[in-house]
Amino acid sequence: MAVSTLLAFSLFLFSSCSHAATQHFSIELAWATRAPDGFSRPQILVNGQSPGPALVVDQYDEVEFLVCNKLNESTAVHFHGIEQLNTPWSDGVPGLSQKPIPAQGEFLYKWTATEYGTYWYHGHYRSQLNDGLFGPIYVKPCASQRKPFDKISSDPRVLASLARAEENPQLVTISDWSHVTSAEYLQIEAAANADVHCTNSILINGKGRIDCLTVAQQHQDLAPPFQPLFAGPLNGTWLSENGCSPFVPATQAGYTANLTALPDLITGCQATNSPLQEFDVDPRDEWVSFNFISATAIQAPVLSIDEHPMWVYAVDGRYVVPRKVDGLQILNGERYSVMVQLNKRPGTYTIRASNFGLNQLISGFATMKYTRGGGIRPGWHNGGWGRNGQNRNPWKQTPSTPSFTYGGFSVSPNVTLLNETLLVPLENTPPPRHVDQTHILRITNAGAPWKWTLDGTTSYPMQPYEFAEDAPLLYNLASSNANNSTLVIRTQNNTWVDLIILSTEALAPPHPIHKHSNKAYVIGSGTGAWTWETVEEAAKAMPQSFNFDAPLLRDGYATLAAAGAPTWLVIRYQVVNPGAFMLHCHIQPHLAGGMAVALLDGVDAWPSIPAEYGAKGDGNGLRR
Ligand SMILES: *[C@@H]1O[C@H](CO)[C@@H](O)[C@H](O)[C@H]1NC(C)=O
Ligand SMILES: *[C@@H]1O[C@H](CO)[C@@H](O)[C@H](O)[C@H]1NC(C)=O
Ligand SMILES: *[C@@H]1O[C@H](CO)[C@@H](O)[C@H](O)[C@H]1NC(C)=O
Ligand SMILES: *[C@@H]1O[C@H](CO)[C@@H](O)[C@H](O)[C@H]1NC(C)=O
Ligand SMILES: *[C@@H]1O[C@H](CO)[C@@H](O)[C@H](O)[C@H]1NC(C)=O
Ligand SMILES: *[C@@H]1O[C@H](CO)[C@@H](O)[C@H](O)[C@H]1NC(C)=O
Ligand SMILES: *[C@@H]1O[C@H](CO)[C@@H](O)[C@H](O)[C@H]1NC(C)=O
Ligand SMILES: *[C@@H]1O[C@H](CO)[C@@H](O)[C@H](O)[C@H]1NC(C)=O
Ligand SMILES: [Cu+2]
Repeated sequence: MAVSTLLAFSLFLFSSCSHAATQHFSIELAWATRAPDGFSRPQILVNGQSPGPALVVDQYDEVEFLVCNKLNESTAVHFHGIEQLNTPWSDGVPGLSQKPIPAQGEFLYKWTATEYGTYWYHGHYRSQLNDGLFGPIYVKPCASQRKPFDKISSDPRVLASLARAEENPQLVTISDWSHVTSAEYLQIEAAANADVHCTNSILINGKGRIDCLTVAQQHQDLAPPFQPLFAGPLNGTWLSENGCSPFVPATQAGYTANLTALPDLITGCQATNSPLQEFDVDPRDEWVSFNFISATAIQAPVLSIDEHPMWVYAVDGRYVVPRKVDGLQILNGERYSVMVQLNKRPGTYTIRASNFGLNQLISGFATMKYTRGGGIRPGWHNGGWGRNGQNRNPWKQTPSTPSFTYGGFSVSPNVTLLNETLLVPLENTPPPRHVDQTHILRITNAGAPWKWTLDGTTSYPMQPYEFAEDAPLLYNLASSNANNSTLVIRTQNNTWVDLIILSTEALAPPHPIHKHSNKAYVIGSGTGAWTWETVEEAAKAMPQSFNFDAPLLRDGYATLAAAGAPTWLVIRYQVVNPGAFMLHCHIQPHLAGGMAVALLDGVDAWPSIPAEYGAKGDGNGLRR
């Protein structure tokens, strides 16, 4: 007895999968005037920078994340993709898991890093995310976690390089930037009665610049799939100076915008030449891992690195069987980790974030530069510097060759763009075929071009107050808000739920729907009317549209873009973590316009909230 206890105790001590350090992290939020793309405006800084500092922890660590709000307004911070298992009070959503943190207030979020991978934190109060309130999170997998790299190479030396690359990833945050604050953006939408679908630049790790294309360049770079729309539904109109699609009824859910209320700051263009992010890589490392995080409000860029294919090995944190591609499209909130081999002539290669969408022709750039850091590693033999440091190949002088155009379209048919539906999870635990509950949600416009609904009838209130802001649903399960039949979905614990999401507008971008709490399986999507009550019925009619055998587990799920016909998407999840969690579109103006519902998961097993959070039952959280 004593011996086995001792054995268990020592296993606990020495297995890196069960050690649990407490990691303290604190951020201070404050406005400052900055010019990340060369244009000055107020920005929300996180400890003096945007993106904020990276939170890097080991899997199973306990995180204590203190937010000090030095803004002139309320705030809240959400941990995107972190499942908050048994800590629903730390999810950071006003009206669901807490009250907003008032100006000068503090809030201590406590959660366990139960899942490995790349995540991020961001503001979840109004649209503060767009003002710069975000930063990366990386959870290092515990030692016993199965890795996908033996599918890239079986050479032990290469495997060692890949392991080192994974251990020291380049965390790359892609965001977009407007020359008006998020509050002004929403005011402009209301004044112009328009769904504003453009930004002034795309930033990579907080840096970018403004390009202004000539009309001829715009015609050349607009991706071929969008060209015919300008003669058709867009009725002979063309892009604005900054590449933004015209505000005509076809892009505005049929409404006529008041163009005089759209300032030049939204559609005009003044080029800048501000510095870009440079990633220094050492070819002696042989491989580098870029862990891409999309913090965009609006844009959905195709990411590529000139002349360097990438092996996609993790999606929304979790490993997939690696797939070699030249580029991938990343939607709002998503994360993709890729391995890149550093085997080209030493030089500077362009990293592109080229928006692929009808909304705007716009790109952001950074560079990857081969450098000579550190010592020479034995066995290093690739191009670049020789073993003794002599320059084996001359420095590449010519600009690098792109695989994707400014408009996010392949330059040639042999360029491979990631096809997500071909991705296979590394560790496959498929969901059951039977579910307990099915909900059909309808994304549609709701009474103004900038107002939306996810449930099909009602806009989730976000402005000027949040739904249930003063009585968060987690703390008020018996309130009438928690019983709202259109905005709230109630589930029982330990049941399986299907969410069928229909996109019904004639011209619609992919809507990147994000689910808080645990991940869900993406089991199907397609174009055409959804006429079934359940997935079981639909799967009988069109079995080829479903993947029950090896679907990915994700925290973001995009509806298909619509051009004339409606589209549908099905996700399936198990209720395991009772609490109040949001399901919403991660295009920030769509969320602000109401494209959200509340999932009250496990109402039969509702959590009791620690006294430090709910002493007054009010969701005010820990204050110091
Ligand atoms: C807070 O400060 C920012 C930056 O100066 C400003 O743009 C914003 O209007 C202010 N908000 C309020 C509510 O006063
Ligand atoms: C196209 O534009 C013309 C000229 O402005 C206008 O008369 C017509 O109604 C428009 N058609 C559509 C389908 O918007
Ligand atoms: C359009 O916007 C301008 C500028 O805000 C405003 O003066 C005008 O009254 C608006 N027109 C309509 C029809 O609302
Ligand atoms: C595509 O094919 C062309 C012509 O064969 C070649 O020059 C180019 O390098 C190829 N591009 C990629 C990304 O493989
Ligand atoms: C992606 O792969 C799926 C499954 O093979 C295929 O049906 C689909 O056409 C592919 N999509 C594209 C854009 O190639
Ligand atoms: C919630 O809705 C049910 C069914 O409509 C009703 O019986 C119940 O009284 C409602 N509870 C509250 C608190 O509104
Ligand atoms: C649900 O909440 C919305 C927003 O507050 C409100 O407009 C609607 O009337 C409510 N519906 C019900 C059934 O209570
Ligand atoms: C909810 O269900 C999950 C899955 O069966 C289980 O692990 C968990 O303990 C349940 N939670 C409560 C509070 O009963
Ligand atoms: Cu959306």
